[in-house]
Amino acid sequence: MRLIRYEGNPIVIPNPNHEWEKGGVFNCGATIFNEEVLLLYRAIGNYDTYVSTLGLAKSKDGYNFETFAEPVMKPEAEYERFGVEDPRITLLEGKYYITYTAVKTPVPKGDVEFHIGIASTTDFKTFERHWTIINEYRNKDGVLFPEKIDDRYVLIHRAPEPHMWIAYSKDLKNWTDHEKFFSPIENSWQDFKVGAGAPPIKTDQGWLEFYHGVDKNLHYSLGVMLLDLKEPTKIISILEDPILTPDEEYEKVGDVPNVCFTCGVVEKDSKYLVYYGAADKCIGVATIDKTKILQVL
Ligand code: BMA
Repeated sequence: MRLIRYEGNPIVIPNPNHEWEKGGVFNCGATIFNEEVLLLYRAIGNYDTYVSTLGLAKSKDGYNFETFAEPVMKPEAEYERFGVEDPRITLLEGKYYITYTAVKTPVPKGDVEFHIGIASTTDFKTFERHWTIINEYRNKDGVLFPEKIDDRYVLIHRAPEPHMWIAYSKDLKNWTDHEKFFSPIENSWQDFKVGAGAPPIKTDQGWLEFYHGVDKNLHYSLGVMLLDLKEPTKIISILEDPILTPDEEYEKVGDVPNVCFTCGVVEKDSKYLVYYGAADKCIGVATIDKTKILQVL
């Protein structure tokens, strides 16, 4: 089973007229807001500093996007001075929570320090910074579940690497009971690293998680798994093969070659629309019928 790429890909490309996003626009969270598909995407202007900001894109149909002259979220807190990257959007208790990579030390300097930042918004114009979490590790690829399970918030994260972990919290700040639930698989398209993609989507069959797997050549592909609704560390089903691999020119050639990296999926017209960063340069969308994917899982 493969995702079907939209024939108009890429759907968002760097804008040479905007200093902050002239280099690359890529990994994006996605949600439906005021009946429009909204993307919050990572943008790079200057490759010498490599500091990312977040831009906003809006669309009525999910394929044709309007973008704006200014980023909506720029580094502001001390812990994100060197960039806000890879945002994921989760609608939780009436607020949109953004989990993102908060970069604390300069990127071109090697051993970069980064953590999972949590911010929230109700209008996608102003973003309240909360804090960073699980600060004992360098950590990224954090996605919040859209509801509590047994009265606790639930998060997938990625530290220590190269595994996917689930942790629980009463207050979104202190995370405990970390459990490793998925690891790289030897001699496969995901034998080097695995990490969460989009926030899990609730279905009758379980939590649907679109994630990424990296092989030893550093090719990033997408996979999908289904997690138990009550015990999300239990993988009910997982597809052996990737559902999207970097095969198109715009996925193979960019700032970082051979990358398909999702941070957001929306449900629209009986399909899942999977938004993904391609080669750390532009944004594509690929879709799959909801019933079809749930049938094969
Ligand atoms: C990952 C993340 C992504 C990026 C990918 C490929 O570690 O940092 O932002 O798209 O690498 O470069």
